[in-house]
Amino acid sequence: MDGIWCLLFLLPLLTWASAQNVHRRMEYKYSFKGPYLAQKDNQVPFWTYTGNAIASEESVRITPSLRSQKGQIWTKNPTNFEWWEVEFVFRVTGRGRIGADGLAFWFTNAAGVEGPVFGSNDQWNGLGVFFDSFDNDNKRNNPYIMGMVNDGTQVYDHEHDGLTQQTGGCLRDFRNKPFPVRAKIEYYKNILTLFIHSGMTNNDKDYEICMRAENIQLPSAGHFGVTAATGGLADDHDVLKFIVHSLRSPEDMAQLSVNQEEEEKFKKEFDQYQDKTKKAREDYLAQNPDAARQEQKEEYETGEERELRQIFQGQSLIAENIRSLHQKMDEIVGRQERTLGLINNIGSGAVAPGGGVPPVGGVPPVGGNVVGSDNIRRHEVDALLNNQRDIVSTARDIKNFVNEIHQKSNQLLTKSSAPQGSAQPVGYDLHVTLKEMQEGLNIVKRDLGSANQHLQRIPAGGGAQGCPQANCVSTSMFIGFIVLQVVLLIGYSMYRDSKEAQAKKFY
Ligand SMILES: [Ca+2]
Ligand SMILES: [Ca+2]
Repeated sequence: MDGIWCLLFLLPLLTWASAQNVHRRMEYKYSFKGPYLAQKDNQVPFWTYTGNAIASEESVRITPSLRSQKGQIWTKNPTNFEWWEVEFVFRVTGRGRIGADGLAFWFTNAAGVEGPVFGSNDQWNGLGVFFDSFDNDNKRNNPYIMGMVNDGTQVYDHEHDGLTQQTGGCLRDFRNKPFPVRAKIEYYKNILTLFIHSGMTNNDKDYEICMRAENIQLPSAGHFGVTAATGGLADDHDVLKFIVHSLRSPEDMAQLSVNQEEEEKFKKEFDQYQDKTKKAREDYLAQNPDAARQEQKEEYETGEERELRQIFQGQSLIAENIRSLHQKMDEIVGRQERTLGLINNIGSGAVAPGGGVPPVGGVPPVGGNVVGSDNIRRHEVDALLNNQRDIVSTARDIKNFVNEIHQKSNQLLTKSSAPQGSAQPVGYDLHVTLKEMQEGLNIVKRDLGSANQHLQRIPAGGGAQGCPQANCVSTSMFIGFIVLQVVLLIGYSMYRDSKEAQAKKFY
């Protein structure tokens, strides 16, 4: 469990660290976004769309929610950069509890043609990332997100949702989310990473890693594309934003900077393109005063919209606080481990007499005359060590419980936001989950109490042996957050139930 935790925290850090020296350039000729995504002639600049796809000012509807539809949009030109990152914002919405078939992101050596794999052709050469809504193999593992690299020979195994063919993937429900769902796909130095933002909040930081694979060989130049398909069941598949950044290492940049002129030309071209888009927008508003009024009207919201927005803001705040709690827990664990290391050093006599221990982080230095004097005896050091170990393990337990509660609250939210089948009693599930949460809370409370006792048992004034005070979270604050969250959750799910009951009257 701890390993997974470390991995979860380390991976984004590693990616972040590796991204520090990477030069990113927005590639507007491979991107689109609103407003005025489609121009007056309904074309999307630098892209071609076909099939049932429709482009509007704000989004590209790859398929409407009608049966047996297929739509595609592909870049006109192949890429002229080797490594890239794509931010891809979309919505999959439908009235059914289950949707179909799904949406696909592509990077292939040639633009695809209409076919059986989420609207595009099979046996592609390159990468496909599938947002698969429909559970063809009935393993109850959809909606599923997966990446699949193909060298042009493999035939996609539709009947088993490509289960054995995937390069990696994760189980995420991306349908009917309050905010658009986002995917970030990064291909840099043959490492493919996929991050998903669940669309439960509007916070840019809420990306989670979905898959990571090394030694991936993709075509050095290719076309980006998005396709979708519906079957007997249907969803709207809308892409709101597709932003490509090219990634270059410092070495690549050194080579490129020889060609400064080209860089300047690109910047000028991009500025001109932005001016053109802005002017087109202004012209349109001048010619269509109705649209301008409509735009102003959208600034106002109804009471219901406001309530919903406030609930989500509250939830985002709670999620933010839990995230910072996680960070503090990690910090505490880190500090305790460093302290343990220091004490071990003292125990094994690694510190030279009179040398002192170098101060690490917020831990005050241990007096230089510790070793050699009779201030600390062996059994005291052992007792201290045991205490510290207990604290570390209790802190880990608390972290796990916080995580569990966070997951449960997410499940609750997902359950209350997913349309319910008539055979499933909602109240029972909710009751059981609340009961579990209550038990979880009691255990957290008990553990916090025992952690407190441990801290008090440690002899005061012992220098390095005390807990770093500034970073300990107070029990009442912690319990306060949890209680606030539970109240908000109950309120929200009651609100949702009543909305659903109202909505059902119309069907
Ligand atoms: Ca499927
Ligand atoms: Ca499946």
